[in-house]
Amino acid sequence: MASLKQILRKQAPQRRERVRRIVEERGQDVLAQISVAQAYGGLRGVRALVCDTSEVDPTRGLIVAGRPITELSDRLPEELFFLLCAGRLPTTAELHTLQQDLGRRAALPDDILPVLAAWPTESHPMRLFAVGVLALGRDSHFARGYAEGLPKDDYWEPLFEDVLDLLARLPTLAAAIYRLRFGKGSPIEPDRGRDWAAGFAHMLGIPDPTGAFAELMRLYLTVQCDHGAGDVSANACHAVASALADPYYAIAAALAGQAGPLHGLASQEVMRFVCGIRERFGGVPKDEQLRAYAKEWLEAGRVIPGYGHAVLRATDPRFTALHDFGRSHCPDDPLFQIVDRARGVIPQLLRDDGRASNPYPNADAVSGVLLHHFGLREASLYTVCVALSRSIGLLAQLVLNRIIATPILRPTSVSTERLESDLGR
Ligand code: CMX
Repeated sequence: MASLKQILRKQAPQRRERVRRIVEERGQDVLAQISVAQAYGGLRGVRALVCDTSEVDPTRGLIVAGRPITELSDRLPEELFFLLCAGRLPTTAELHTLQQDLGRRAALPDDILPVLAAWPTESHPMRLFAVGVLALGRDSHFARGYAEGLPKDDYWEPLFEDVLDLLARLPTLAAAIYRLRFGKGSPIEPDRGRDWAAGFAHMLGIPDPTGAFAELMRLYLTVQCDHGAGDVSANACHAVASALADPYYAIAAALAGQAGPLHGLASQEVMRFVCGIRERFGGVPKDEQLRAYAKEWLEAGRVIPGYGHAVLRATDPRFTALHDFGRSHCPDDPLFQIVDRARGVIPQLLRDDGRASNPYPNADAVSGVLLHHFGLREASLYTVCVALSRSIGLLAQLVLNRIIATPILRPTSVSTERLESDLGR
């Protein structure tokens, strides 16, 4: 039975040939034109990137290997990693081999925790996460291989070793940050007998007598594993790696992007929003009360976290999958009930406001209250959990991009003065 690396090695020539042929035969075809408004408007809607792990459809959401994520939501995150890399799900034996490999790599080197402990205690967990990833990077196989003059076609092989090291160690690092940052006691060692998500839940140290927290973690980490290549974290990751910086720098850049409130930090912001509602009304408000609260929030110039999306134009299927889990596991939790009520009220409010292109909930609208329900109460860790999930897809993207030798990213910029002159103004 072949390992994932052997499968990728076999696929590599076909992947390169496929790209070579399309560029040779159709290289001059136009994919997109770009307007002045798009150049100033965050390149929204410009089809300018290729991503072979997944696509985001405006109404169907995340599509992996041609299948909507809801069809894959009962799979393990590491199965998704295999699928994103190889284009097919692993057999039971292949999954077992990958899990064994990740288990062997999961422990952190001894000198990483002291690096984290040296940071100010009030640091945001996302800052610590990025610092920890950068510190892990001193072991990069890719950086060593490059320095030793490895041939270009072979770059992806040591990079793949870095990717597996990262995939294995990110949950250990994230859980250690939780325990150190919030005074939960010493970090808990990885347990090789558990799958990737259950291992993370275990290392957080949150009591899970029924196993439902581990079950949530599997779903949570699976459904948010990838989202095309156009969002801030994927863009940042890709841009940094395209200069042949090692995957640790690329993932640290992605984490920095996730830390923004319009992106991954929205999951923490949702908690602030939902807890504010509970405090104001002493529990679950009536629709009218919730509408008034959200209106006030909007009028203060704030965005409603967990709503809207740059690409989606319907309720995010990741929201639906997580919301369904909440409905079956914690329907009586007041915070979940507020989220549930909000999804009936906020879309209309945003429609009335008239600005948002998409008034529907995204995954962040519900993910935090589920973690909260099972005892993960520190909302500033929620973005770490989102980023942990997204790292699965980003790591797969790094591998596929290096196999096809994606060149350094370098679009051309233009000044406003030049634009005005070109436009004859
Ligand atoms: N609440 C209030 N206003 C919103 C809004 C929301 N949830 N979503 C969009 N808008 C506003 C925008 O701020 C923008 O206002 P201005 O014209 O005054 O600048 C206007 O509507 C148009 O924005 P858009 O084209 O609909 O959305 P963008 O593609 O520019 O931005 C996003 C998308 C996600 C940043 C935005 O919807 C938002 O800020 N949502 C809340 C934060 C959030 O949930 N982020 C997580 C998204 C998932 C992820 O990527 O991680």
